[in-house]
Amino acid sequence: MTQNIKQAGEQLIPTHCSYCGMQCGMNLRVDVKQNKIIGVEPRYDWPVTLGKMCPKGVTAYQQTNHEDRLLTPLIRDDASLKGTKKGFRKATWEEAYDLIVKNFQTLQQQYGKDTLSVFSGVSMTNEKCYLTGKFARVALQTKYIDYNGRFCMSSAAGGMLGSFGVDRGSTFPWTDINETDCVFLAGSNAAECHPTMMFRIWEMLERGGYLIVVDPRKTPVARRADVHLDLKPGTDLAIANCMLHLLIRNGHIDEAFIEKHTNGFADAAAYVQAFTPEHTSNVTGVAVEKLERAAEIYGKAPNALVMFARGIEQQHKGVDNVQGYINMALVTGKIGRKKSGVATLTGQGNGQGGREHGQKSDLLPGYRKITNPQHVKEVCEVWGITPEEMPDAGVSAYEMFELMEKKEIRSMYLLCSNPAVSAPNLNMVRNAMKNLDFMVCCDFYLSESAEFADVVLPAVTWSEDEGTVTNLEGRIIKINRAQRPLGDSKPDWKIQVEIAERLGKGKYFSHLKTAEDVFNEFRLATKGGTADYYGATWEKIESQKGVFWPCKSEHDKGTPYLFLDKTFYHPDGKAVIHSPVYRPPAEEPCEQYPIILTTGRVVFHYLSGNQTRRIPFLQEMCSEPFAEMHPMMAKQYGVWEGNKVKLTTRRGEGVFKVKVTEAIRKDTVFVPYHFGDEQSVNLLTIATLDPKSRMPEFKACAAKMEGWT
Ligand SMILES: Nc1nc2c(c(=O)[nH]1)N[C@H]1C(S)=C(S)[C@@H](COP(=O)(O)OP(=O)(O)OC[C@H]3O[C@@H](n4cnc5c(=O)[nH]c(N)nc54)[C@H](O)[C@@H]3O)O[C@H]1N2
Ligand SMILES: Nc1nc2c(c(=O)[nH]1)N[C@H]1C(S)=C(S)[C@@H](COP(=O)(O)OP(=O)(O)OC[C@H]3O[C@@H](n4cnc5c(=O)[nH]c(N)nc54)[C@H](O)[C@@H]3O)O[C@H]1N2
Ligand code: SF4
Ligand SMILES: [Mo]
Repeated sequence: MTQNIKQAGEQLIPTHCSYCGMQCGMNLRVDVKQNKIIGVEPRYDWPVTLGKMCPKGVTAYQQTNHEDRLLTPLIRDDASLKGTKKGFRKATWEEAYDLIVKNFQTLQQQYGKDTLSVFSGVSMTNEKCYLTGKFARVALQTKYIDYNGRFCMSSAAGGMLGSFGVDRGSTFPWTDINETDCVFLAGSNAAECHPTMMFRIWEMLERGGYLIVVDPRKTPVARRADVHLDLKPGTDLAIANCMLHLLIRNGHIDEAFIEKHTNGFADAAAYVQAFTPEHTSNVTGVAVEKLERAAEIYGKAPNALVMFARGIEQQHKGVDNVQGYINMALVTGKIGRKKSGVATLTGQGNGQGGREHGQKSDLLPGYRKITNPQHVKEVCEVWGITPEEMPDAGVSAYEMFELMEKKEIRSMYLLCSNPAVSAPNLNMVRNAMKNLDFMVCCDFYLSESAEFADVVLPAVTWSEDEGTVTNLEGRIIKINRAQRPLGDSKPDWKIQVEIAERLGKGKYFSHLKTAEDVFNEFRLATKGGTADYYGATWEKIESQKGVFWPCKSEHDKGTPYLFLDKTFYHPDGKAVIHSPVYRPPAEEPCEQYPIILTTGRVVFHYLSGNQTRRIPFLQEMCSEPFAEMHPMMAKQYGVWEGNKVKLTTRRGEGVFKVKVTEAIRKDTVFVPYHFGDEQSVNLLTIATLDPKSRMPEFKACAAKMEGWT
């Protein structure tokens, strides 16, 4: 094993990457004299990533001392410049706090408590995510809180909850990937979005295992697949139902497992009868032989993993898609044992922990429901409020913007998200933000969303604070502080404590003096919940190299595998085999809008790009969005590589450079969404929401295209 060796005058701080759910192990190199981060190196001893890092990870350290850092609060002194980067002046924390408190109190007196809202994100530690939920409910006393995981993990969460009764993204530790016999990967561009898991897939293939990929694009991982199901975007339910049909037809089901451990099989079996390979091929455009081969491989594999990501989840039937693919594992009994199971590839760094502890409109810490009186009582005991004081459930992320547009919500405290780039149907969302009477934005760079704010508060980067994060396996890990906060910047939890105190709520917050104080209260608040972190002390997390939840007591080592005893989390201990009904995307191509537009990521940028667009190497590698299309389509429209095209949908338009590749279907255009202002493809996307998860359909809408000069 390669060793990490430190240079003279420097300290190595073990921690994890600031970006995706892989949470690769890294050491930040710190110049001790200057107390300054000067570099990074991989952590070879981190069991999940074993020294691997991607281009974003190796440059992540450059965020901390970047010249664009916000070093003081900013106050808008020219309202006419709202929606631009101009019209701010530097201010002290006291000035900023006074203005926030005055506006929050005046607005609440005039329009009621729920006129305030909190919009948050999960690049933050569990401590910060937990406190943000408490801040909304106890300090601001509003029901309106939701977060960017609604655009990310909510369909996976809804699907897992419905099938298993619990939502931990992965039922197994990642080390199982190397050792399984088959990976069925749907809607994931893993080689670009979770690059440091790829060595595990390659190892699995080298051992003689099989890879099946479901994606309309021939992504790098699809190129290595034994079977690539190159479906028309938005048609996954037909594929999932067809897989079930074929597993049953081929006799690859485990009847004893189905009988003992599941409900719903008979209905599902009856429903999927119609999903013959021939019918499914007509609906999805995938060849009959490929469908048959995929089902045969999965069915025959002694062990297999079903894995999926946003490609299947960011649809108006995302929950059903998830449950459709989970059915494959349930009917074959390939779950509840080692080397077999189900996982969603969780997106953001703390996409798992951040969704469990109360940033979602209807959730409280420990995965408790705000609509369940017993759950409310348990959390009230920790928070010291009465159940009557607990606000009701609010609405989902996109729906909050709809209420802002109608002025039913008049103020937003935005932190750790950049919805002016990342939300769907941006013309509406940007308008909604402009419509607010008073907006606070908390970030470490002036984002596109900060342009709509009245007060901007300087937060710290991940490297200037400590706390815990739950990675995509469900493993709670420790982030360590490598440098003091730059300038006057402060950690989000501290800012919230200080605002709460000024709102007269100090008795609920003032005892929280360190991140560890927040963690210890948070552990208590999760105790007895589904996502129970009570036993996961910082010491245990460090010494065990992470702790998988649930971890219920000091003596509990945590739970790497879920359901090993074949007990699911529904009251009867059984899993549910759902019968998801096929339906097409909300908007199908037509004469006027003949092209399918799908959106997603590239390896060099992260989400709204507010962090990665400032890193020179990443900008050099990818500095603008592009419209990826098949040569046949390019020819049909008379354009070629490097030309520009204008894409238009019923909601908006954008001009993008053409990228020609045979790695995409002939009827589909792909555009990455990491760019701001008029380069945001979200000006075009549709906001049809999944009825259960309230996830927008980022992955398919209808567009038209014309050449542009
Ligand atoms: N480089 C990089 N890595 C990241 C991120 C990043 O921004 N950049 N973000 C992180 C986050 S928060 C997330 S959520 C994850 C996202 O990780 P992924 O979900 O892997 O990424 P996406 O690019 O959104 O979409 C994945 C794939 O879905 C395919 N797809 C589109 N429509 C459909 C469809 O209808 N069906 C199927 N089966 N597939 C379809 C696309 O072609 C694409 O290849 O990545 C994480 N990692
Ligand atoms: N068209 C299209 N749109 C999409 C998607 C898609 O596939 N297609 N994917 C969706 C998905 S999966 C996601 S996850 C969302 C994400 O979209 P966003 O929520 O916009 O994600 P980020 O760009 O990470 O925004 C985080 C912001 O907070 C700042 N920040 C980072 N860490 C901290 C912190 O600790 N504290 C504070 N206060 N600020 C911090 C960053 O500088 C950045 O400005 O985008 C969604 N939008
Ligand atoms: S972005 Fe993800 S894969 Fe890349 S180094 Fe960071 S955690 Fe690892
Ligand atoms: Mo995400």
